[in-house]
Amino acid sequence: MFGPLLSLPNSFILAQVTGEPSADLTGALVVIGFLAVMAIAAYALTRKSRGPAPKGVSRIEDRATEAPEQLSDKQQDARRAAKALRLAAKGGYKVGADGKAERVDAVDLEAQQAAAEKAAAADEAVRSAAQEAALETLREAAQIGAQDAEAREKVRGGLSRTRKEGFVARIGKLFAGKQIDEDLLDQIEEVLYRADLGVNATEALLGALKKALSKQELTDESMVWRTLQGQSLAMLAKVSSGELTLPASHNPAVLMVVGVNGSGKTTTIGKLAHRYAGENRKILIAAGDTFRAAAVDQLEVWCERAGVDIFRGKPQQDPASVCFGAIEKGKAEGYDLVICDTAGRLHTNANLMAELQKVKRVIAKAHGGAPHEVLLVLDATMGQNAVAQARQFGESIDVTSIALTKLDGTAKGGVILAIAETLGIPVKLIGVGEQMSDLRDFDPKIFVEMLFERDAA
Ligand SMILES: Nc1nc2c(ncn2[C@@H]2O[C@H](COP(=O)(O)OP(=O)(O)OP(=O)(O)O)[C@@H](O)[C@H]2O)c(=O)[nH]1
Ligand SMILES: [Mg+2]
Repeated sequence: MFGPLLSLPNSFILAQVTGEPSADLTGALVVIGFLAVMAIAAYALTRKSRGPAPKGVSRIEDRATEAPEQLSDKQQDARRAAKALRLAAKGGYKVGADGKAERVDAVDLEAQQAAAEKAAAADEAVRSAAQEAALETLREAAQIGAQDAEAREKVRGGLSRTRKEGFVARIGKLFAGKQIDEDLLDQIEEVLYRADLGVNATEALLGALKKALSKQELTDESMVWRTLQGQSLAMLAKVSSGELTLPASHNPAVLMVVGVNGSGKTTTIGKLAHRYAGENRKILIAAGDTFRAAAVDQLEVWCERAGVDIFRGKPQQDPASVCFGAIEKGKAEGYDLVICDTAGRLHTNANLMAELQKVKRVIAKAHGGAPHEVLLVLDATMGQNAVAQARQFGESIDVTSIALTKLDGTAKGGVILAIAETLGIPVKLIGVGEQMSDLRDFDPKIFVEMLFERDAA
């Protein structure tokens, strides 16, 4: 079939020369026509077998025939912005408000550079200040955490006898297999009365238990403890008013310390001196207990340990004049704080209480506004007697705060609830041992937590 095709060039030339088509040329044209028809038929067949393209989808070969792709406005903007940025990065250009590259002169560039540097420095400052603040917060949190842990440990130790031998332990023993009902509450009431909590505190605690029982909230032992804890905290929070307020701005602040014999006044003063000296405050201690010669020596030992100054009078000198002299010195020599020790005295001895009133009056004469705090030191081992002391001292010389000492040596720690409910004088300090660090600020939350801590009981 392809023979006429091969001879096609010769047949074509021959036809040109002779003016007549040769048989070969005719055959070749027939073959070409036949091949063309076959090709068209094959194309038509393949198109049909693939079927039409789905609506909205153009085939690649179809698209190849379309006009070159048109960029959307958005794409064009992005491209322009990218170009502007590339130019700006190379220098001499900046990105205009419309996102296009704009030429800038050298001054603009310098200003831009300076602005960029300033912004980076400000950024850095903000970043490092934020980091520093964050670090400081972390440091403070760690410090508070450590102080908190130390405070808990000290208070836990200080209240261990009350927890193990006092009213908390005795209430614990009542539960053994018993139902929580009116009968059990009666037994709890008896324990509270016997435990130096006094009428007011006992009634307040019992009232809370009865209320919870009537609301059917005392479902188990833990709910009884929770109720006692919550009520105790509410009572103690009323007499908690933070640290002693003795700001140096009083030039100097004056603290007068009073209490019965042996309650822990001198020891508490030594511990306080140690604490405030650690805060770099200039402290003078007035040896206002001229009644016992040994009292001044004892105070001197504490002052040496704490590294603070002492103001001594003469033996048997009027205590008021010793305190006066100390405050004069304190004012003249720029002390931040003067602490006046006083001799222990029985709250029932009218003459001695009158002497204390005189000391207080003279202190006020020496320095307007002084004493800024009158701290009554109570020995927790005295139980209900401590409450009687506080009442009497309070009536005589307007006590502003209480330090409750020797909690570590007694099972009568619950007396603090009696003080809170009966007197309403703020408890600011608690003594939990004889060491310098055994004086803690009173924190009702920690106190209650450690008082009722069940695991350690
Ligand atoms: N365990 C314990 N002992 C304490 C605490 N506070 C004071 N003491 C001790 O109680 C005793 C009497 O303390 P002082 O500080 O001398 O008492 P004071 O009130 O100054 O006594 P007078 O000056 O005689 O009235 C000392 O043996 C102290 O060590 C305390 O918190 N815990
Ligand atoms: Mg003393």
